Amino acid sequence: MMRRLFASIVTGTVAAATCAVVAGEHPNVVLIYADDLGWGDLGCYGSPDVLTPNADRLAAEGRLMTGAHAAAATSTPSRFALLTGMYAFRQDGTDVANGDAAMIISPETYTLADMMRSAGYVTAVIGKWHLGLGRESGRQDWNAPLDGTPADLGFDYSYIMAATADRVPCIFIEDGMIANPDPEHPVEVSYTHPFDGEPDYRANPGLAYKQQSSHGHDNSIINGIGRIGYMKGGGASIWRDEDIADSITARAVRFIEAHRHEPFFLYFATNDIHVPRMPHERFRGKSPLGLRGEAIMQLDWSVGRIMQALDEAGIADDTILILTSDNGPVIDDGYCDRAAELLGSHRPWGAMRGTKYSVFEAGTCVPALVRWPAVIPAGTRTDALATQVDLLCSLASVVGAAVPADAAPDSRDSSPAWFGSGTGEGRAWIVEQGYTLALVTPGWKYVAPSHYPGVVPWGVAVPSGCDTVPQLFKDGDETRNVARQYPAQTETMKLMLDSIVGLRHVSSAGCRRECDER
Ligand code: NG6
Ligand code: CA
Repeated sequence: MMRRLFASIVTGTVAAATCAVVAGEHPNVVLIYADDLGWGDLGCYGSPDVLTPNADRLAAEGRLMTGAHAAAATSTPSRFALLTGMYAFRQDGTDVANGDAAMIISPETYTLADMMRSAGYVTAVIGKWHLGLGRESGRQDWNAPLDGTPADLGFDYSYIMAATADRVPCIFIEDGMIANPDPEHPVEVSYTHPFDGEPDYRANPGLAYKQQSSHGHDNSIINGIGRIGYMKGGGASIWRDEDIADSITARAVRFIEAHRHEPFFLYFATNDIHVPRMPHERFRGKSPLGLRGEAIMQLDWSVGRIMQALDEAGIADDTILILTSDNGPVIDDGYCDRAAELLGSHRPWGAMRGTKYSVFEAGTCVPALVRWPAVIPAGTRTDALATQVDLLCSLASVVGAAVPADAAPDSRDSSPAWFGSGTGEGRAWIVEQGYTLALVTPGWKYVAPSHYPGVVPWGVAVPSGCDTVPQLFKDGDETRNVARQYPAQTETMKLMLDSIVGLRHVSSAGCRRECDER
């Protein structure tokens, strides 16, 4: 009996939710993907310390999810899973990518953007990419059209940062070409050697006049900020960190205006609130939390501009607007921005344990707001267990796209939880990826044993959640390992996680079956 239940849980038949979404006529989809925004970092999640009126309005007009998870506790693997519908642990080379990484998702891979395009949508990615560009790592010619861009993964338009704001190259790339090129100052990038005569943090830390580094971020100094990696040239094409939110938000608004009369999918991946936290001057001095709080305000401003653009285009009612994050919060992520000193009583992780990088809950359990006025009643909340890996199949269900048999192996149709008119049934289980893997079911969490240190050792000094022994947590309490008290439960969850890791295509079949049954 246990064996049968176990098999059916893994294949998704227990999790199988009825596709009770009343699809509109191809609603637009805008996915705002914040960076490092914690579960507790928005007013609507109960924080009195942050000013987020636009996110709060989104919650009031839509659905607030309390049990939604990024696939991983860092950016690259979460974005990989979001766009492919496949957990990143299934593919090598999906850890946090450098700015000269080759494209991590191969062009043949079926993506979220491919799916939306197959349903007749025009698609765009604007903002942080962090999934590699070009065919060969370290060999890109940044001054020529790149061979390996979001266009190869289903995006009709792209205006992106290659990796993160703290990694070179510090330039925007538009449709595979350097944006605003400065031919007199061609861009060169290296993650192995500094360029002669260029400001270098290790040699001259005092040249980082805007922000000092607390750990790492000690290679090229660009705009008075130490970065990861070395860069030469760029001239006028180099971004000003204070203007990143304005640049990407302006492109997002322009995209919405230009495509107001046709179905569109906009993946708007903000730089906020990732380090270096360098919000525009107009937000400075506005938050008691300092730069981290001001970066949250800037993120909220971007959310507000998108909502205004949808309102002005008259398409807000028929647009699914999602705001979520790629991983949990972090305080000191390598710069002296006083985030720790000014934190006060603010709890970016809510009542959970963990941070970005951690397999404890707050590493991946993130805010998720979904507004779809045509279907989702205003002001609803759900505690459904949910994962962003499911967005591919869930949106496919909404827009009526057929996901190919071998695509998106981990994505399930969880559209009732994300987009349904009721509170929505959640997943029977999800996997969380930090420096080890965890399996979460309602009421239980199993963390696979690992020799990774319990505290992340390379500078950030946060709990990794790892232990050399199996960990079992009950009812959300991640302070007491109850594996010894519940050996059968521990063993069952271990076997379940092992078989999920081992079974590549099982959940894809689950997704298709659920969709086909509609
Ligand atoms: C770390 C960086 C951190 C951040 C992170 C990726 C150092 C010392 N720290 O290596 O600042 O960039 O990578 O963050 O280099 S993520 O949100 O994009 O995954
Ligand atoms: Ca992140």
